[in-house]
Amino acid sequence: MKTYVFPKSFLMGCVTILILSCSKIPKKIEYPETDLRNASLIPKPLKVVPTNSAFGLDAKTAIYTAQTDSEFEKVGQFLASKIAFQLDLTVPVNTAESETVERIIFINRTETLDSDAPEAYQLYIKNDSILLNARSAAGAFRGVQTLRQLIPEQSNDTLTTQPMWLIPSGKIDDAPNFEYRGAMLDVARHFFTVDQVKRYIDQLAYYKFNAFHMHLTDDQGWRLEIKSWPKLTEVGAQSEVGGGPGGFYTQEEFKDIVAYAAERHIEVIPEVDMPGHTNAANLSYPIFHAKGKAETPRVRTDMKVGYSSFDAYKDTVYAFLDDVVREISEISPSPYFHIGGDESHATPKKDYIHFIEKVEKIVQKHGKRSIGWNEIAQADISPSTVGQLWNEPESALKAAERGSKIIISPAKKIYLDMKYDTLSKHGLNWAAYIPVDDAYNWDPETYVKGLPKESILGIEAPLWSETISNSEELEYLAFPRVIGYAELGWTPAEQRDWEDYKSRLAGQLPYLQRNNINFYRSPLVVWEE
Ligand code: TNX
Repeated sequence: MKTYVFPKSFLMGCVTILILSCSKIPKKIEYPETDLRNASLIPKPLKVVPTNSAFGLDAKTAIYTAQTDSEFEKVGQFLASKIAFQLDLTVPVNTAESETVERIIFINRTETLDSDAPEAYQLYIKNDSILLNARSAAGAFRGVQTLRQLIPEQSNDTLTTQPMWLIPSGKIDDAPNFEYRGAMLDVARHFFTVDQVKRYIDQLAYYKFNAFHMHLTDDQGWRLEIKSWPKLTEVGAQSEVGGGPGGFYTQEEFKDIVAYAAERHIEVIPEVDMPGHTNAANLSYPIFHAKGKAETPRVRTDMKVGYSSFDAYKDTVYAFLDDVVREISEISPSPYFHIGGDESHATPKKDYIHFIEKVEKIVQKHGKRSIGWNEIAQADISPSTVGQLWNEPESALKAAERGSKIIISPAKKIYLDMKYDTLSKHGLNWAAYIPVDDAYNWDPETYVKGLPKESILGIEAPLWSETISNSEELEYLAFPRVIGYAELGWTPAEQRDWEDYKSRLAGQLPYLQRNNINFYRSPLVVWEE
């Protein structure tokens, strides 16, 4: 039988007719009663209205996407590939043998949504069609994650002659509370391979994160190839905490990570931490080293902080940084460039302020906006620069008063490298122990007293890697807490409730197990198997 590729206009007409009349359905299927409100969706959607029936995902299902938009088609392909992985079921995208199609998933582009957020989406789930409406491919992608979370592990094999995975019917209207929902990985203290990084990005995508911040440089290692300054990686990448081999990404590899994240509508934000946390760079090129209070560069495999600094008054330092920012900006589509700026205890305050103001200009010159840890508020930063709160709410407030937006990442609440409790296998505890309930039970919107919501860009969960060096250890610290942070970023406070969240979190078990994700089996959650 030949595969028939529909012309665009015809296809749109057919899709509409299918949705409206479902006239192709040969036989009525007796779906069991469902309740869409009982689904373990994380982050919790804004509005869910159940209609108590089901859509049967099966071999007679086809995906169609807004035809004129290749980005929407890619979202459809992504859904099909995840369905293939999970269920071993092939669902065609925009190509199907017309006689065999009985149910469709249509990913449609539209402006008519309740919310005007770019990532808003709507899902109408009926017996014979699922209509996913979004105004952007990013919105469609977020909606696809909701749909993935609705697909059960077990098929129902009694309703028709072939297995059918029942998706509860109803309507979902959804949009994020914050436009920036990030996670950070420190690849400097320990190096993580491209595949390990991609693995984490794919997990973050499932929970609707849209930003992945890579902490690319620190005292123990410089992790990204800079062609004009080759010793950064020839010398500076060869160490890590504990004395392991270190490593770095070539620019091609970095681009590959960026592209992988972009397929998941996640933006990669590169960080070059400076003027402190620069021992690896200074070891590679000792002329940049600040002397004064800073310790002489040498291979560092310990966990100390605050002892290294660039020289804030050398022209060569800024010529070097101009090259670094330029080369990275050329391969980084994100509008943001993270300049670090934390814990520069070996840089005199006057030098620090001078340095941050100079570097901010370099970043602007290369068409990017700076993000910096809250210490940068000491400098006269421009309103387009974003401050990232980690330890000083007052600094965040100060930056916001000058017009900057703030990313909320308080160590005490959202540092994924903090231990869960005294028994944790990995992690630190200098800021707090963060059990799974404490990780969830706080409000990023009111955390900084006096900070208006308009000043909050969003939230980010950093994962520093002094005590972890592979995916298993990374996942032990990240999961399940990062799932809660996904909800803090997406779902408004009025809709969050620990008891309700806890049972939806337990509902993540099939996903975690199917994908072999290591996670901490917090005793606060009933993990049914
Ligand atoms: C503080 S948070 C740091 C990092 C460490 C982390 C360990 C921040 C901006 N700086 O250098 O890795 O604590 O938890």
